[in-house]
Amino acid sequence: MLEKIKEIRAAMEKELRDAVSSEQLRELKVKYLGKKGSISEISKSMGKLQPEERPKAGQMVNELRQALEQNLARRQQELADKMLQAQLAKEKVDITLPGRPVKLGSKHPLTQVMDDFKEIFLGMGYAIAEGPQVELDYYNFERMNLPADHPARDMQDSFYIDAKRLLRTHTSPVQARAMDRLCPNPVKVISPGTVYRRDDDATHSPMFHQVEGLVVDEGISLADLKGTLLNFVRQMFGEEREIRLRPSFFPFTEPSVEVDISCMLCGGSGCRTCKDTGWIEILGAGMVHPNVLKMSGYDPERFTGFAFGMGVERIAMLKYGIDDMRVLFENDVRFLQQF
Ligand code: 2U9
Repeated sequence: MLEKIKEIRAAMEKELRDAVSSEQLRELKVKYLGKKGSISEISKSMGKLQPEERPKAGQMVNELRQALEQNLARRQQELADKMLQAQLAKEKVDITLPGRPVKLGSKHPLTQVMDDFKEIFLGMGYAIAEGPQVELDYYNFERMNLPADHPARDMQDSFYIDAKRLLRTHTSPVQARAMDRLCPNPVKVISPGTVYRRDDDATHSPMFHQVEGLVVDEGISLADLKGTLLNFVRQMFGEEREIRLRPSFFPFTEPSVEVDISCMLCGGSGCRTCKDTGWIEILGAGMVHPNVLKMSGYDPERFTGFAFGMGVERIAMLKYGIDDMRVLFENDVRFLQQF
């Protein structure tokens, strides 16, 4: 009997040491402490012992049970600790590793130039006017003094939605609407925005951007226009720039001018960009045609006004030395990252 107890104890201790999972520990518990386990079996067989042998054997069985329970608990704890350590090692974070670089975006060059425009003209006291991109042909053409047979009204040149509506071909209708709203008060607005025309080649995109400006008040003259544009050009392209006005024609202005700036690359001595003239054309302008004033309700005998218009893509290309307009619409990150 005593031999048997020693045997069980030795076997049990070895099995406990070899156990590597809590599953195995549970099995050992059943094997030794369960109803049909070794310790129960041995307790049952105590009846066969001589009465004087029983207290000693009973004590040994109790010790065996206690030892087993303690060892099980200790081993359980050891295994739990080991699993925790393994888990911690696996989840270890190397805080000395350098972080992943965060890619910073930047404003599209067209947006930057648009923002420059707004800042410059807000600084001169202008308000910003916006309007619909799907416009009535009445506002887009008729109110701009474009006669029905004018080539710009050709279906081939603009995107018509239906008989009366089209995608605006310039932002002028925004300003015609501003005059309607403000008459008989003075007007001083710019209208930056997207416009659409049916051409598409290396120098034209079917969608592009314009900034137009309009000032209507009593006593506005061509000198005001010239001073305004010189101020604008020097803020946009540098204080050394000069401007030059050449006569031109637009149906909505009379007189009309085209405006050149002294070349910012050669300073006027002649280079490839200015085609050896020293001057670069950047915008059109003029005194608002009396018919355009009348249609909004202004008396052209009392009120005069100037207006100007320019393509934002052209200004951006000159400012940043871009020679192909299409790159402005391709959104290639390698291009955009340079701004
Ligand atoms: C109103 C009255 C007159 C706006 C003007 C121009 C001259 C002009 C072009 C420049 C290049 C358009 O983008 S472009 O193709 N624009 O030359 N625009 S005067 O005149 C107006 C506007 C509104 C009520």
